Amino acid sequence: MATTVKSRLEAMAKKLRKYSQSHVLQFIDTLDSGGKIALLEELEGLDFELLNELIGRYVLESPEIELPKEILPAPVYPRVPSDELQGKYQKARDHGERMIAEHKVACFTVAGGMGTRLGFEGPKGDYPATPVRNKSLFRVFAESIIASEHRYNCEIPWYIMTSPANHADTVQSFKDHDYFGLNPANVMHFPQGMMPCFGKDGKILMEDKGHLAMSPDGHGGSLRALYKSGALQDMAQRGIEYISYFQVDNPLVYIVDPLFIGLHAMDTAEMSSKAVIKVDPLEKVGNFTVVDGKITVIEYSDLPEEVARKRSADGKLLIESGSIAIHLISRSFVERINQRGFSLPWHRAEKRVPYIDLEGERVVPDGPNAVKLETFVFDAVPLAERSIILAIDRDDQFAPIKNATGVDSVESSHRLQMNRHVKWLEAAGIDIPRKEDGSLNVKVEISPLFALEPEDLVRKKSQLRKLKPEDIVSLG
Ligand code: UD2
Repeated sequence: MATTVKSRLEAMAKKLRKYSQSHVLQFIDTLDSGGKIALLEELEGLDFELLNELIGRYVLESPEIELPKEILPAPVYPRVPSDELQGKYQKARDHGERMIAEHKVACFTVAGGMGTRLGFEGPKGDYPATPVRNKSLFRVFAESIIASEHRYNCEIPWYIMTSPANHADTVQSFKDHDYFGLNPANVMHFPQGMMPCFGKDGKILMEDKGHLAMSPDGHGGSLRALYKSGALQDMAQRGIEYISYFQVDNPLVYIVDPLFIGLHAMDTAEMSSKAVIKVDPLEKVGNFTVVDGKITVIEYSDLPEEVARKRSADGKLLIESGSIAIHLISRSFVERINQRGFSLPWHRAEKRVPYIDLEGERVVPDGPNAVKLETFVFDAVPLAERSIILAIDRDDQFAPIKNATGVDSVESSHRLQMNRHVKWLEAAGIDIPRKEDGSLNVKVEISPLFALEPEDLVRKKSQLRKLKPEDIVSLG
């Protein structure tokens, strides 16, 4: 055993010399044998050839994003179908409902992010998200899945990608809450891949004497993690064909949407997306474009302002469709790209990462000192043979919680959630008490268990009562 560790360490030291990263073993002699093995395993898990290339391209340099010569707007299925599309939408909805009822749909949440902007201790999915009952994000998603299972009399497995930093807490949270009412056999958690953090000189940073400073490799890593974790194989065994992908931050996401599933399936698409009309040319969402004939998402930070601001003759933004990180992905697509081998472009971000210096002293920097590298899931869209985009009403399906205050905060999300609930109630014929300035004079929350779509409220009208000023109502 001891000799094996010794020889592994020697081999690693040689490799590190080759790639000018020897400093990571600087404190190895201060570690006990368990610590030595742990560090060795971290290092053996890295592909130094790849890292070396990435350091040269993205850490030592800050490459300009190469923009294509021609950026065209992407074709989108409209939110409200035109006369000629009405028949197709109806067929698609029916087809989607069949796919769900035949157990061909699974859900997939990416929940590996660090949630640093929110400043919340613990997995972000545990964040209290709803305006009246303070239900957590995980609970809202679970209720939406359960409601769809009841509606279509089927089972809908849920896969959740965590990160090594929040995996145990996430699993524990599901156990503590009895899987939020789901069958535990249909819930699978798996951690995503990690990448070392680099100093701007290209050296791997150490978190302490025995560990590298690591961070999640971006939600683009989910496509490989699905494959490596065995989740994809589990899906195949269950007969799953379509994966409904969404982020952990949006309590209004319509997870199992028959129209979206049906359009994707009928058009034999491989990776599809939902879109909203951007409210501002520079809104912080990805932009749906066509580049070299392929639907391509260009992140807001990469789209030049003059392109973002361009308008067509009718005054609308030329690139008006924004990505809200909701996708439908065919299982066969994820399988194919993994079997053939694929790589997504890396994105560089300068971040503040505490580390230990060469003297072993902990340094807590004031500003960004490190480079983190991530891949983005939407960069896989152009790898798909076919891809569709469905425009949705943002008021109905998008209320992200990302920041502690201001834009995309819990406060703005509460407002958006209540606005949606009120809109649905009004559509069902319920009068909403308002203050003189027009703002709401009630608080309402509607669980997905009560209504997944506005039509559900219309059907349940007899269960709805009149609202009085200052009422606090929770349905479901
Ligand atoms: C994302 C999209 C943006 C828009 C917006 C809508 C990117 C780069 N941009 O912005 O175009 O669609 O969402 O809300 O994604 N995550 C992981 N592992 C990681 C990194 C992230 O699981 O390594 C998860 C994270 O837990 C969260 C989601 O991915 O659920 C989004 O991550 P983000 O908050 O960094 O993305 P954001 O809000 O900048």
